[in-house]
Amino acid sequence: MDYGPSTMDYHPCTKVNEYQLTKKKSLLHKAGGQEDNMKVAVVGATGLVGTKMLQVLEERNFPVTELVPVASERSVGKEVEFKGAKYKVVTMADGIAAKPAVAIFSAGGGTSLEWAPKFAEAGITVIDNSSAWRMDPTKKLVVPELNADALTAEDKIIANPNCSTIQMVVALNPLHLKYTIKRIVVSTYQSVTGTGKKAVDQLFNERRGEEGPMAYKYPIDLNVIPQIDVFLDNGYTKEEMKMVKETKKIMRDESIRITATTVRIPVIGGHSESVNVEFENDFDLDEVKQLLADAPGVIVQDNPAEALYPMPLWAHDKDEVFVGRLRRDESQPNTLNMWIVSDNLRKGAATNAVQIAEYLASKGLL
Ligand code: 2RA
Repeated sequence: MDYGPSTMDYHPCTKVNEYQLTKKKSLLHKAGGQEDNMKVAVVGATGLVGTKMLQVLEERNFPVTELVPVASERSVGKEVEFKGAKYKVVTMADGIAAKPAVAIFSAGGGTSLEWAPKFAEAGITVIDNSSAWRMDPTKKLVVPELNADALTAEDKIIANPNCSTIQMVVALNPLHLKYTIKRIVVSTYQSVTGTGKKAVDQLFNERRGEEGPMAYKYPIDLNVIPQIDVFLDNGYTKEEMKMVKETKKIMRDESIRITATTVRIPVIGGHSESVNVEFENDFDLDEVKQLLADAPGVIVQDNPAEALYPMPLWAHDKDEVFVGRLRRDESQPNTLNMWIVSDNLRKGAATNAVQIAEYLASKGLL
């Protein structure tokens, strides 16, 4: 979707960022070997995440031999563009009948609960971006940098985690492997793009002083809303509990203690997270920086002397997870403070899903 001119196009710091940022390949596994039949369906192809899926598939040159864009009845017949060609959006049933090798779903939990099993029964591997299957013990919840190795040809519905969880675990996992995480306290600052197009429109309408439909109960411009998704009986929001439960499942460690506060702010470039993490073992700050610098998909932006730290402005439309403000928590032993930023529509959704597809293709699992 087009938000108008990108902040990256005119911000004076862009040059500094590009200069200081040593781009690291986050691609784990190049897809290949099945180019003769890599028919790919994108379900929810006209939504904010679906559109990003198409962009990421094209940019990463996933070997799509034929695209099958699928969407709800009201979008059927519309056209989407992919690699310079136009494709007509088809129904769910036609999507199944086209027999793609893989279907990347971003169409909401209800649609996924109803349709993902039907695609799977037809032998199509589903990578699902909704929360429908994430905590199902029979389904794998995958962030390729951490646990793609668990995937087999029998996994016909694979869950893509929540955006705020993905960026946190990509940054924490290398540290967990070395020092063993005991407890995580995370507060998020989340982009309106996580809510969808209506929320992006609300923000820009408010900025222009125009009336329009409200995605949130309150104005979002010049505001901070400490609620993402609905409240649960324990006083936490569903987004907060997703972070708690999904982190343990992806990191394959139920003993990690974690508490979260998730907050919506008026930005579009990505989600930011303040993370306080306590380890079993002590760490050396230089070693922490090196572990993160070496970690797949992570870029360290940490130079206080030059005011260099991750920001959504710079993470926007990038695939990596950016980490900075690394410092010891002086109030208790073995504890680190960090600031983690990533584009929620890319690594938090589309890129992670496409990386799963890349892994499956590279292993001949599609
Ligand atoms: C949000 N995490 O940012 C959600 C999107 N899945 O609202």
